[in-house]
Amino acid sequence: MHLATNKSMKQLYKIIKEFKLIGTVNKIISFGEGMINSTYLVTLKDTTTQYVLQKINHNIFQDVEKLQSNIKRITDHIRHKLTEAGETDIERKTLTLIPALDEKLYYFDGNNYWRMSLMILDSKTYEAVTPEYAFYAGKAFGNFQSMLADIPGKPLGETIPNFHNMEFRLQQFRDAVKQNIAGRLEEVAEMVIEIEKRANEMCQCQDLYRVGKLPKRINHCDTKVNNMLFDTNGKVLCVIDLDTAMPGFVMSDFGDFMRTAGNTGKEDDTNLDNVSFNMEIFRAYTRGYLESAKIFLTPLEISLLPFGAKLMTYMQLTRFLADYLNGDTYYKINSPLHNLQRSKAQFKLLQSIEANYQEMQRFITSII
Ligand code: GN1
Ligand code: MG
Repeated sequence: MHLATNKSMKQLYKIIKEFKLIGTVNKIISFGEGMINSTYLVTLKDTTTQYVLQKINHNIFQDVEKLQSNIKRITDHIRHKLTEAGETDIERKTLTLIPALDEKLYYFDGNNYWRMSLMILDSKTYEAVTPEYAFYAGKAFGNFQSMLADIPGKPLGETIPNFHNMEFRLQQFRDAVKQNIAGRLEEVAEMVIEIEKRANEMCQCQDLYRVGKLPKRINHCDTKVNNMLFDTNGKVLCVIDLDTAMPGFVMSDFGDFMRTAGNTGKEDDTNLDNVSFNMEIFRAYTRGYLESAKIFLTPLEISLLPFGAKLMTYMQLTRFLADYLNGDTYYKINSPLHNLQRSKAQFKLLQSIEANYQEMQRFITSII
């Protein structure tokens, strides 16, 4: 966390005034690990209430109206479910959006789109979890999918079209290879071959969907371990970062948690020896997830959960490598080789998941 610079600070104060926030701003701190939006924590004088201000990456989320209305529908629905279940402390169990002065759920300053929400107090995010926390996280993500199963009204829209569609991601990757805009193809040629070797297998969800064997359900679509808030006792409070909640295959959400929490190293680890798949986290998360999700999952969906871990790691590999080939236009990078490093780490993780694959399948069969 660090204070915003003076110039940007002035601009941030101006933006904050456009929202329905009661009180005088004390401090604005840039915060979070997001690779897409820019996030700030806003503290006020004389109150413990805090706010989260975000500049939305408008290049990526092109329909901000739809984005914010999705989040509003999701959080209203969850709030309703929690109230029905007699839950207290609702303010800490789901996001609360703060509207702008004109009641819109965002503010457009002529260049950028901004939004604000309540900061969930006494909460923590983790980049790595213990098996115990993974179990609770599994239950919570299963619950999240289950709560959103009956969201009323028209189906939720896709905030990023084809977001977790592997066929589409592969096409983008192949375009990046073909165009080789940044001239980096030669150095990654081997990884390209490895990606192509697995291409058919990785597109099987789309095939199964087309023949009516696999349903789409509302997914979170960014179930990284750091998108879950825990309280100070390690209990799950809620799921955050709802930008990409949209219809998709449940394996996506299962797999993205495995890809992040199940990695013994970091997503962008420079030491590949650190990177491997943690079967203990897999077992714990799977138990938790199936506890809350098994009532609505089909046998095919359950049997494809281990595939989800492969799929999401592979998908992330194609996305990082495509961005590297395209000259780093999508993800924020901290160094010129960041996307290459990320790709190498994802590939190492993929190989480790592959090595554990049969054991993962056996485990699922043994617990259902
Ligand atoms: C992005 O910004 P963040 O960290 O929440 C990305 C995810 C990727 C992830 C890689 C909208 O999420 O899809 O899996 O980075 N979000 C978008 O860590 O592209
Ligand atoms: Mg995030």
